[in-house]
Amino acid sequence: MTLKLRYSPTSPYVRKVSVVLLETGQGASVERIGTNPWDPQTNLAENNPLGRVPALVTESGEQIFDSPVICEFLDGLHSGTKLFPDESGERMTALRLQALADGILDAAVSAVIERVRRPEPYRWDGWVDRQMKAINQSIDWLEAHAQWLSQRVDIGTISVGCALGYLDFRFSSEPWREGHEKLSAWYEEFSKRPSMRETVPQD
Ligand SMILES: N[C@@H](CCC(=O)N[C@@H](CS)C(=O)NCC(=O)O)C(=O)O
Repeated sequence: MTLKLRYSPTSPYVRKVSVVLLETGQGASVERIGTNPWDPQTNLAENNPLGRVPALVTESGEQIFDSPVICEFLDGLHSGTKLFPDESGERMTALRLQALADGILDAAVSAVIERVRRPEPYRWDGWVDRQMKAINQSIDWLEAHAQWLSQRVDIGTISVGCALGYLDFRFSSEPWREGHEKLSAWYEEFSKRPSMRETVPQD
């Protein structure tokens, strides 16, 4: 099957999809199409009416978005260990971790837009503070629930790994590790996975 993935190399949501592809041995079955969602000339809306990456197009032309749905779709295409667990308790743990990690990313991306993309006269520090508060509270929550992460490799831990990687990438002057020793130790190990090493974001 040839799938087409509209991607940008710095998008943490795209990184989730890339990690899922590598973890499930499907890296070679996807044609990657570099796309800048901020380019006014982009035709990205032909594949995702929201105008966002990632967007996946199947061989039959079906459009699949956003990252949680793309990841679950890809997980249905391989016969190895599933990244979306079946068993209800495990599944809910993984989905909740994914929701929290995606929420961290939503807040982080929103803060980056406010600081970098919004024209200077319109920037609102209070908005950035609100996003940083949500991020910090979520990091505290993850530290308190570090036992949920353990040695699991599923959509929950992949999402958390990509979210922490994005904080390192875009918020290196606002370090998250201090006071979060369990989370830091987990992340250090998880980042050693080949799928994580191969997808480190680069400007
Ligand atoms: N909930 C979406 C978020 C995707 C998203 O916000 N992608 C960003 C790039 S990091 C984007 O395309 N932004 C362009 C825009 O919002 O117009 C997902 O999980 O895929």
